[in-house]
Amino acid sequence: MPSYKLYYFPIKGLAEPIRFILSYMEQDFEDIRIEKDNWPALKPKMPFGKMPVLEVDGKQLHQSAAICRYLAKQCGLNGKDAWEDLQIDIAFETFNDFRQPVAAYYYDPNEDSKKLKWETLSKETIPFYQGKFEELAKNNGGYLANGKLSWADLYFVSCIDYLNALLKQDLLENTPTLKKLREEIFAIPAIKKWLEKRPKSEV
Ligand code: GSH
Repeated sequence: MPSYKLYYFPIKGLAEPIRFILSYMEQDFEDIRIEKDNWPALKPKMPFGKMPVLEVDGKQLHQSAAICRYLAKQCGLNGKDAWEDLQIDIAFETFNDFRQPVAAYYYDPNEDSKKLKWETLSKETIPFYQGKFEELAKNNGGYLANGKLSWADLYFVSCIDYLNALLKQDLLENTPTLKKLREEIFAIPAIKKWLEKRPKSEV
């Protein structure tokens, strides 16, 4: 059994999908949370100066989606062929297109541009993606791709949890199919266990 050490900040962010997939695999991992003050000293030791970084038997891996894909192949959360993998990647990349403006809004230090970002986000971006993702899941038997559970679903649900904390709202409140997907994933015993034991963080 390889040893897994996951390095990230003490938030859900881009590490939570990896934590979800490792938990789904029932794989023990060291969940190493680096406080902001300790980051400058550690940054030069990371492959490209960013986290999350997953250390597998001492080998450092970076890029959260690449890590998710790698783990997914080991636990059947990938597609059965190139076409199915493509559908999963499309769902993931589309979700990323939504995640990015939400994060850009939340982390904007300028109050004026933040206000402007919120206008577009609340009136256009959020309703657009809520509707589109709900439709996607409806047409895929309740999942984001291929009519079955994949790493894109785990990524989506774990990251929505993070975005909800940033936006102080439940983005899935009025999307019943996506809400059901979240309930299904949260009820998987290994995920349930992770949700119960994960450290509490504001975002
Ligand atoms: N595409 C990368 C991934 O998905 O892993 C993005 C990694 C990234 O931007 N990490 C941020 C980071 O390490 C936190 S979410 N920021 C600290 C820094 O750049 O010093």
